[in-house]
Amino acid sequence: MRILILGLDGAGKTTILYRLQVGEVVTTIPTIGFNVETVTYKNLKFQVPYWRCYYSNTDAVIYVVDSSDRDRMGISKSELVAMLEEEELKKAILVVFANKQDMEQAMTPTEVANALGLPALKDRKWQIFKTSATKGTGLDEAMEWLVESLKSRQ
Ligand SMILES: Nc1nc2c(ncn2[C@@H]2O[C@H](COP(=O)(O)OP(=O)(O)OP(=O)(O)O)[C@@H](O)[C@H]2O)c(=O)[nH]1
Ligand SMILES: [Mg+2]
Repeated sequence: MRILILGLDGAGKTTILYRLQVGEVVTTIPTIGFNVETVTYKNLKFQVPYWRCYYSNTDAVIYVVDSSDRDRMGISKSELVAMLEEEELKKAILVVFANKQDMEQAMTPTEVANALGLPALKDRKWQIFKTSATKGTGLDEAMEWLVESLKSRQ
């Protein structure tokens, strides 16, 4: 299985990867340039990609959103919409992590879903989950759904 983790800078991608891999909170620095971070979680391999060529053969996309970053929700939507238009991602399952739910000003998953335009998506299996990568909440539930969805698709 090939699963990509995408999202704006600072959304929490690296924190989530480490949380899934070692179950711990780590101090992250912004991931810049060509780095490909790979993590294995229950025999599934995850990568944070930086170029289009990484899109091929992708089974699922985890899209990470900083739910407290209301100002950049529109940019996050544009990036998501553009990405979903890629031919190579046409069949990919979409899981949105409404991350940073521990923050007081965080938008609810429903608000995030509407802001990203998820209800309007056509021919796309998607689901949204509330997560806090630093607290470690919601990740297992989201991964469970993803694993089951990938299994039932085959
Ligand atoms: N409060 C809170 N902070 C979080 C959460 N997840 C990540 N962070 C913090 O947000 C900052 C950015 O997290 P990263 O995991 O580095 O984000 P990233 O998506 O990998 O960012 P880039 O590598 O720049 O693309 C760090 O200071 C994290 O500790 C969360 O659920 N809650
Ligand atoms: Mg990073």
